[in-house]
Amino acid sequence: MPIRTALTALIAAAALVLTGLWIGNGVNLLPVDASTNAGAYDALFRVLFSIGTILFLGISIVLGYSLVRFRRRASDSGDGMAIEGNLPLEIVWTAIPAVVILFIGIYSFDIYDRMGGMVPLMDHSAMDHSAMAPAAMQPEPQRPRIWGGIGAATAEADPVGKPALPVDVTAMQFAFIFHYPGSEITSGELHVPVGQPVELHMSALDVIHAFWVPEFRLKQDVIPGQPTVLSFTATRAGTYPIICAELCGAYHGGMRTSVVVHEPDDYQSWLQQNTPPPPPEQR
Ligand SMILES: [Cu+2]
Repeated sequence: MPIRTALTALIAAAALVLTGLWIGNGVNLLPVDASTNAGAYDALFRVLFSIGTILFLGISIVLGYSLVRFRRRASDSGDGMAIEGNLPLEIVWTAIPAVVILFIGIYSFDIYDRMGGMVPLMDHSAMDHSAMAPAAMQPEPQRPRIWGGIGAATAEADPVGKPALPVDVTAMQFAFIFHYPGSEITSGELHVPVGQPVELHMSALDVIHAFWVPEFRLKQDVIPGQPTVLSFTATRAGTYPIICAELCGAYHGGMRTSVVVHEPDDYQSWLQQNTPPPPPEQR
């Protein structure tokens, strides 16, 4: 290969990679980030978007160039050149995807693991019981466990160090119901304070649902007879959608509610406002 061709290819490849990184880092497709998981998740998204952009631009440019440069001329009625085999080229086009896919796999796995997704695989004693037995046969109380959930990091691992706020979540066709243990509060909306770890203990009454908050970068299946746990720490006050992300029946599309992230003081007043008054005999 002449030096000039090699140099041109190198410069073109470098320009392509830099363009891909620039587009991937500037991309702004995700909703606002409102939980501690969002940083790692968004970094992975930018890396994947960069790689996708590099591949898309590289393939499109080479394809477009080849269509024009090597098209059949009007005067040309002969056969094309007979080309068979090119070992160095085959090695390159096998090695590049292998390296890219290995990198994506290891990087994704690392983030999944950091968010607690691998916990159930280590917990064989917990898996043996309820995953196999029908709900009615399971011993009570069931020990909730994390089931392949992104963002299921335990509360102890939270840098804030506050104790986790437990909330029971019941999913049914076609609603999520939130109960605050130790209180009388049951709500159709999830209310949590900003900056405090929250631990959702989730169960389903009928079919499989999925609890999804795009702004938290979290999604977790809610499975009948298989309690799941999802932990998060909200970082930004506001109201965000909770969406059922598992086709669960005719009105699946309407199975949505909201999570309201309060400043701590607002959360306390929400708690007070929503605590039912004590029954008359206790007054
Ligand atoms: Cu559902």
